[in-house]
Amino acid sequence: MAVLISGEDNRRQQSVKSNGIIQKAKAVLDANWNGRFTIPSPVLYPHQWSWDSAFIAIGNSYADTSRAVREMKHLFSAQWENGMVPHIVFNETAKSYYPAGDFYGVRELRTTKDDYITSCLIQPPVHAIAAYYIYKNAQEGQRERVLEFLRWIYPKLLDFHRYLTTYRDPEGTGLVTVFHPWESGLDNLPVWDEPLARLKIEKSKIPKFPRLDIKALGGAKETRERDETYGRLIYLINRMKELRYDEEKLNRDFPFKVKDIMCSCAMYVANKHLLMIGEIIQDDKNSDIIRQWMRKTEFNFFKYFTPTGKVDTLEADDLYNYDLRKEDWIRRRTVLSLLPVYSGIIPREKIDVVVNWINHSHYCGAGNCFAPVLPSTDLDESYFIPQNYWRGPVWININWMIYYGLRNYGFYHRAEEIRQGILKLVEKSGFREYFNPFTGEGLGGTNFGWTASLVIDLFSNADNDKPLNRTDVKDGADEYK
Ligand code: 9WN
Repeated sequence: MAVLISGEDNRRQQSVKSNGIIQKAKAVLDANWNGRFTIPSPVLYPHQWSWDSAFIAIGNSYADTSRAVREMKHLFSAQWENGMVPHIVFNETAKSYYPAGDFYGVRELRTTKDDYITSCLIQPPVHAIAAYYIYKNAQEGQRERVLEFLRWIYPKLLDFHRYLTTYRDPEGTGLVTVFHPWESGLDNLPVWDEPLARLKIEKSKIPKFPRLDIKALGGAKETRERDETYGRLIYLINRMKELRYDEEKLNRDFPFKVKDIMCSCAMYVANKHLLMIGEIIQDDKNSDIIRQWMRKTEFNFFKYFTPTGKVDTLEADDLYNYDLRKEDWIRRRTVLSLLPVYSGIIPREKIDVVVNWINHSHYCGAGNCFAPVLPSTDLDESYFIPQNYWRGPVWININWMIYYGLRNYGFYHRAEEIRQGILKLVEKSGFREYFNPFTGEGLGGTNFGWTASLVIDLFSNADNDKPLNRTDVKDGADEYK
């Protein structure tokens, strides 16, 4: 199939320029910037979130190097002494989000930097990717400043990855353990149902708290987690607190412990970028250790994430998170199983297995949805809910990762469908947090930072228009990789 950009795509390209979608996206980032960092959304999230900030810095890197640098510096200034980069850095004056900073009690329990109140969790480590973007897109006259920034953040990124490869991987697999669903960033993906349900909690220990999230969304409770699930999420943090956030104890005693595909893929891709950053700043002292981390991930990825333990027998979307407590795979069909396309770890001869699912009607690949972008959960499963958070809706960051993964393997045509599909969604519904895959209706927070930011990247990165203007390019063709 030749992948000449179609008439419709051409019109869309035009509309990116003519209706000023990039300008609108930039306006979202401007409005959410509070002078220190960018909040994910004015509706729901008044603090700094870790992976949101990395995605947001990617968008800002095109037009505002300085702001992108400040965003990352704020986050990494709150890094813990042990290298952990917290998933939230709290804005103490904001009261509209539960749980608030004091709930975590981090200052009393752990050695952190005094000026910051943070959570105790991680999020996927995509930050080295953002740092590289800031360098790649640096504006005229900003080069020295960016090199200085890279020299500042490189050891901090290394410390974070070292934290992940030790405290979050005492088994030495190169794969990241999460102690809480929020750590994966994919908060209520159906994969978490079983490990959460298995927690033995006395009724009196299930905390009661206000659902400020649902209040902020005008009561739209069908779009967020159920009270029962939320209670378990908060309960887990209480348990972590009881263990003083001590990773040794958590690894030994904590009831929720899962090797996570999202965090492991993010770390692998981030390690590739860390190597490039090391080259740019001419610091290769740690290159060997980074390569060693990557080799461990490559060696163990299929061992841990496929039930057969082997890549040669990889069938269908048989890539699942591994529950270390139950010692079993969490066999739920979600977009998590397709995400490894982003990592580049899947051998070329096996990539069709995953891409066939990306093209499948169960994942909106057959013209059966509002746009040909991937929903978070397989449409055909009983646990799919089109408007509920990570249980069905389309998320832009996940599609952005799959877009670049597909291009990396030479699947330009399908990747382009995703890029144009994202545009169709934001043209219809604006920069929302997530979208109903059938109707394209926008859901969750409005003016959502990473949706805006990643749209900026998709339509500003000149590489993304290549090699779509060539008639001889076939999807998956090796020679174009
Ligand atoms: C909990 C901020 C964050 C994202 C997560 C998304 C959601 C928080 C919540 O919002 O999580 O961290 O309250 O639901 O799931 O990926 O980083 O945008």
